[in-house]
Amino acid sequence: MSVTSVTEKWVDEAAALTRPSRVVWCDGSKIEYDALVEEMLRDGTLLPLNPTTYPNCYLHRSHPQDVARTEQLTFICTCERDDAGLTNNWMAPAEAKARAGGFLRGAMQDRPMYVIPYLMGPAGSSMSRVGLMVTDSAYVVASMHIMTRVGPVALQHMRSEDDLVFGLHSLGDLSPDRRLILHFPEEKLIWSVGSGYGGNALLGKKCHSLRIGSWQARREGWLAEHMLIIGVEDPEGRVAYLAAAMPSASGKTNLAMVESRLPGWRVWTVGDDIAWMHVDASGQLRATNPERGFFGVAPNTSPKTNANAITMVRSNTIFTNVALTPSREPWWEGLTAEPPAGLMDWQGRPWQPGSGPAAHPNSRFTVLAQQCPSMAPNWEDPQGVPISGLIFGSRRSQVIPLVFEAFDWTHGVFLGSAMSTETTAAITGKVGVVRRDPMAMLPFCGYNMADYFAHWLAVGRRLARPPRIFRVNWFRRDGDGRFLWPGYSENVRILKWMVERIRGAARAEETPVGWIPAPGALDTSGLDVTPERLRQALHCDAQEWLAALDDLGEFYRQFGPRLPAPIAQALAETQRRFRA
Ligand code: GTP
Ligand code: SPV
Ligand code: MN
Repeated sequence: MSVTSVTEKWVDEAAALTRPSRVVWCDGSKIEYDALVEEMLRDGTLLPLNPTTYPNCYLHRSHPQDVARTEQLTFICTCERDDAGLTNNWMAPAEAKARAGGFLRGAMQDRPMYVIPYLMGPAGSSMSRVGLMVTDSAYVVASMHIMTRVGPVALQHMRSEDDLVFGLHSLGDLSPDRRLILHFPEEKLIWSVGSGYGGNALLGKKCHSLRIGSWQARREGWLAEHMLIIGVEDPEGRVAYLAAAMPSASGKTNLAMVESRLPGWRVWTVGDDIAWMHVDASGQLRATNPERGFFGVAPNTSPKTNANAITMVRSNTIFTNVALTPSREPWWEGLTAEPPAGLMDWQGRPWQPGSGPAAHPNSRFTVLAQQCPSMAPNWEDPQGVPISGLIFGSRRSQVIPLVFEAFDWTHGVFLGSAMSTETTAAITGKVGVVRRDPMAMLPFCGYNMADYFAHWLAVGRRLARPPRIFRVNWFRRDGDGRFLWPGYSENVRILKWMVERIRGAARAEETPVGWIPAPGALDTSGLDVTPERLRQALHCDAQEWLAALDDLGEFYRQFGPRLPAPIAQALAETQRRFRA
């Protein structure tokens, strides 16, 4: 059977189930994108923005009940429940298909079905992977054009006739009661029905590159991670590449595009959400960004917090669920100090101060990476970039210091596995609730989390020079609820310390949880933070930690004997150090 007949057979079956009015094969061309935009402007799916100040920019308003990923409706459907593990929702494959099949049967009646061949990763890279998704949403097609490499380039990268991931997506009726996001890693298959938003619908992103991707990565010996990738350039022009895992809406896009406050230092963007990392023949960890664009959080993006992002979204950008000014410009909380008069909110209603946020807290921009001024010139290098440091960051008002460094790879894997974070608007549900989110992969690991920890340990054993591992928390607060650390552009100071640690130059003090910057080791030149506040930000409190470690022990217990022994030992060792 030829490549085309495998894919055509699958597309025929998808069409037999969903009964579209016609089937449209996408080629990824600009003509195709422009035609989709025209059609969406006609039917109101897109609204034009100010053509002078925001050329080729559009606003999409999603269904008010479809504004973020819905984790409670997201399932890993493996034959064995244990293969999904207790941190994932699980459904038996047959039951999953029966339930979603009911929502999908005839779901595309009166609508075309678009067939999108897409490539995740740079063209010409052995790390890149192919997907084929079908959808009845023109907005999803246009978004896939920006976020992935659509067209013949995709199928050219298949290594065998079934070397691809299939994705079936339909808007359904957009009701959360008839919404399911299903992953069948054993069949390299995704079914998503009932949502048109973000990670639920742009199947190349979380469903393929992380959930199915992590499953494949474990079997094939690589890592698929919820990580940004950056190059940090020092005044001598040397670049060190780092990757950083942080939970949803917790600072990846911001850190990926940091504008340095330190003379001579500069940060280059390689990716802002997903890293695929392989061990090369010399034992070096190398990372590629599977995506082609950014689906970034709008609120709090401003010339002060992320000037690069503000520049890149001034043209050729699709905004979703932001507010609209009377001059048809997008607006969101934090963009300007004061909201402009006469705003329309994210649902198109006149907005009054005091009536809640004008932009949805999970409103987003979708834009090509090449529009970002800080994009690294080598961001699409087929070999990927060599990684010399990894960062685990989360959102914690208390307990977790601003920055510290793991003792070694195993200890770093322990610190990543121990991450907890306060929830954000990127997922439906309560915001600000502390939950476990190991390596920022709780919603994205497509298999048993205990096996995932073991896989990380196993990858470490194959590395000639394992990257240093760091833990950060930009979000620690003082007694009055104010952030102790200014964050954003100032985070380059933390990056500088990390790069100097990697090169053996920066001083650090040992604590029970790792190495913390020694007094004076962080470059604070020109920084408006008192030494006392910096001390508080870096402080490691034994009582707080011992309580947190007890809680971590509870979390680990659910994995039973499947939890790798080195992780359990690292926990016991940390408790012992605090008690000593
Ligand atoms: P996803 O795209 O959902 O995976 O998230 P992300 O990690 O890329 O999120 P992003 O960088 O867009 O984070 C957005 C949120 O984090 C906003 O509320 C920002 O204000 C906040 N944020 C980012 N960096 C900092 C920082 O250094 N300090 C503080 N206090 N907040 C930050
Ligand atoms: C996240 O939630 O981590 C995102 C946004 O990056 S979404 O693509 O909707 O998953
Ligand atoms: Mn993300």
